[in-house]
Amino acid sequence: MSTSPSLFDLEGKTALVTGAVYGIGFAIAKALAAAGATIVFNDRTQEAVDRGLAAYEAEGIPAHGYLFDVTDEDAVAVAVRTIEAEVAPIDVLVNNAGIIKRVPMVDMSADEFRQVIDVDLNAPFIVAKAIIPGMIARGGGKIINICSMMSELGRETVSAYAAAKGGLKMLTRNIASEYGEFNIQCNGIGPGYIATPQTAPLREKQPDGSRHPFDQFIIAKTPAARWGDPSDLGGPAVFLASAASDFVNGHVLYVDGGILAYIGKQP
Ligand code: NAP
Ligand code: GCO
Repeated sequence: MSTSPSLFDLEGKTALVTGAVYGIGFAIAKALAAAGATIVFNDRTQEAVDRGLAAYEAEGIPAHGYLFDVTDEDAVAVAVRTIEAEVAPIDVLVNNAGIIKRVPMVDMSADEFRQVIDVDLNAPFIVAKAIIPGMIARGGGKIINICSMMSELGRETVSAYAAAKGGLKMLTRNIASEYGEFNIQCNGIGPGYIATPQTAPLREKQPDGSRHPFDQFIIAKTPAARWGDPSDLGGPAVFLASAASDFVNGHVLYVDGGILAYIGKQP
């Protein structure tokens, strides 16, 4: 059966991608725009929003930028109302904004732990809660939560992040369970190790010019033998944002080059 091009068509759809000034969010927004979506993004500072507007303009994308912190429930509620009045109702939500703190658990303060949980788990709840009622009223919508390898695996120094991303996998499944009857599909994307500012410390060249030990580790753990590029996430995002995934719900699509399937190259 040939794949109808209309299955992946996002013409007439409006997508909010949180924290999409650069990195994975920006790449996902570019892919959604290429499929026809109108792009709305946010950041925490006006400087970042302006930087984002310039970056989208440079790509020929007439994006709409809004200033709000995804952890601020009141600000999110106002922003959603404003976006839906000024741009259009939100058909696709990508909960992308996220932080990480790499600290051994016993050295991490409770406040640091809470900060990560707040952005990486509470905020996707807050933003989805603000948008779901409108989606129900309009007959459906798409929610994509950006999960992680750490939705499945742990490692040293990322206890808060793994707890948040593990919780985000289950929040994804629960939104799918609770709102699937309203034609809302909620799925996750689980990127592998992607070359963005968030992982830059893990890829820094060593003083002797050699690759960072973690960089070498990830290459050995990835069948694709490379870090992911943010653009690798664009196609999976278009799939989960489009009619092509109307019967896919509560799924986390891992875009990891095969890490989760592989024991790792023998040293
Ligand atoms: P990044 O380069 O650090 O970008 C994160 C974005 O989120 C930034 O634009 C940041 O804005 C924004 N943000 C952070 N806190 C925010 C808040 N409270 N309100 C609004 N915006 C906020 O990260 P990335 O690598 O692109 O990752 C994007 C998402 O993918 C995150 O959820 C991350 O956990 C996840 N992920 C990343 C990888 C990877 O290997 N890179 C792999 C799996 C999953 P500011 O510029 O203002 O800080
Ligand atoms: C880390 C990395 C990872 C990636 C990503 C992997 O410190 O291990 O930052 O957590 O960001 O989440 O999927």
